[in-house]
Amino acid sequence: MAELKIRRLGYALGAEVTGVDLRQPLDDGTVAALREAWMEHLVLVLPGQDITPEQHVAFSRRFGQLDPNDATPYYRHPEHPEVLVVSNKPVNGKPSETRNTGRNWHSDLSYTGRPAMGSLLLCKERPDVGGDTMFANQYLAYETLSPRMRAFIDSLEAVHDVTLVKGIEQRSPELVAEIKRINPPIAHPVVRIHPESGRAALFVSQRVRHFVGLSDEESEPILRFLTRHAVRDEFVYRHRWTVNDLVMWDNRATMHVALADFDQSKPRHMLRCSIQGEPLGYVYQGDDSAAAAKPEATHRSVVASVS
Ligand SMILES: O=C(O)CCC(=O)C(=O)O
Ligand SMILES: [Fe+2]
Repeated sequence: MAELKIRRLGYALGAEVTGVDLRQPLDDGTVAALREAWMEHLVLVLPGQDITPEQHVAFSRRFGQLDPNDATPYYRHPEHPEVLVVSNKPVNGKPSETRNTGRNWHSDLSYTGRPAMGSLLLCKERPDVGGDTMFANQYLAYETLSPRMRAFIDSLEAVHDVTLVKGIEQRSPELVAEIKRINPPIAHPVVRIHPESGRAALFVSQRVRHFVGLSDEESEPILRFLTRHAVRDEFVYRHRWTVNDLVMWDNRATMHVALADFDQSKPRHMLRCSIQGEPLGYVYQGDDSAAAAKPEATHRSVVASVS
């Protein structure tokens, strides 16, 4: 078994893990120790991993089934469909459609019925300065709300809408139409119970349109408060990339944002595998009557009664 060295990187979340070489197959004990560290720190940084897409896929698979990238098929790696290319390098002479991926705070694939459990992002090229990624701990975001606010949001559902992905309007109109067709608005619980830790995490983001059963006018100030609160400085770890860093995060308890503060003429090239999450939420048809009729049915009580 590999002797992992774990060093905390942030107050709220984040740890560096060394002593492991992802070019080699890992034994079960090492994977279990990594998973334990991952669940504790939520974001793990594994530096110096000069791995091939095959090795990236093989390592990611140790943590669950990979997301097939059906929600975003157009960004798949040409030879490895499980790998998404997040890059500003032109493709066939045209600007890359992923040059501005992740520019608002989000949890991956929250605009689908299977938000990603985790994501593993590998840095292959980076600009000299800027282009950091920030992560925020959503357990802390939930736990620092007042008891009254927690009680209020425990039963709320939020409508996640792919058209709120920042920069989507810069993509080609045909692509945007296809993205919308594949990803209709989805209602998800605002508070998620993490299936491994049992802890509650806030699950709102800048990709939320409004709350089910509340008018837009009612939703707006609550949403503004929650999305700001969720990413308070003290909940955040900011990662400055080095080439061959592999960073893995738990989407069920964190959000992240990719900063655009770098020279866009310089390449920034990243590869991502996502671990498939559990089915969650439902396609939102614009009918709030079901939620309005059952205000007492909170996700916390539903989850607690089945687990
Ligand atoms: O490019 C990055 O730093 C992150 C982009 C993103 O949101 C993702 O890959 O999930
Ligand atoms: Fe992301």
